[in-house]
Amino acid sequence: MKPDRRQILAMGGGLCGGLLTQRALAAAPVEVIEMRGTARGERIWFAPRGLAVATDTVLRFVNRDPGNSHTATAYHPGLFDRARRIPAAASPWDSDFLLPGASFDVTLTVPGVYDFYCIPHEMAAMVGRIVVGAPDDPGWEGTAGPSKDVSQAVLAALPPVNEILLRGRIEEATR
Ligand SMILES: [Cu+2]
Repeated sequence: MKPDRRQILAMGGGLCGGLLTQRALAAAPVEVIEMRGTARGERIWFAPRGLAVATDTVLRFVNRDPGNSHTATAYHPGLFDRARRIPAAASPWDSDFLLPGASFDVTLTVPGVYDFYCIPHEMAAMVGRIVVGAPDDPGWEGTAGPSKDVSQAVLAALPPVNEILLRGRIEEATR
């Protein structure tokens, strides 16, 4: 069985304490979420669309779609007056439009469930869900319920939290 990152950190921490801790503080882990699209733009998506990360991970959104600009935008009243779908204690983010090849970083420090979307392609269900930490973490806030301003197609595109926690990452379903 391949240990996950948290287990590796836990094992390393037990073996050579201080040094590894210092290194971990110096370089926070980075996880990449790509914006992807087919050549003619019939289909666009976040890859992965579901991702589990540790608290304080840097999320890097990278536009790998040569034919489209995309955003990664948190569902939050402070951004375009959307219903909140990230933890109450978390800061919302908006990457603004990323041209092909451009990227945007955000660090998520509050444990819980974060739903985000691409402004021009939300209607095509270009959405994603990040799970930070685990449900027994202090301050955890779980899934937002159905929001009136979010379509059934969007809700259906957001992977269940337990599936994300189980598999670590969920890629776009093959259609
Ligand atoms: Cu998009």
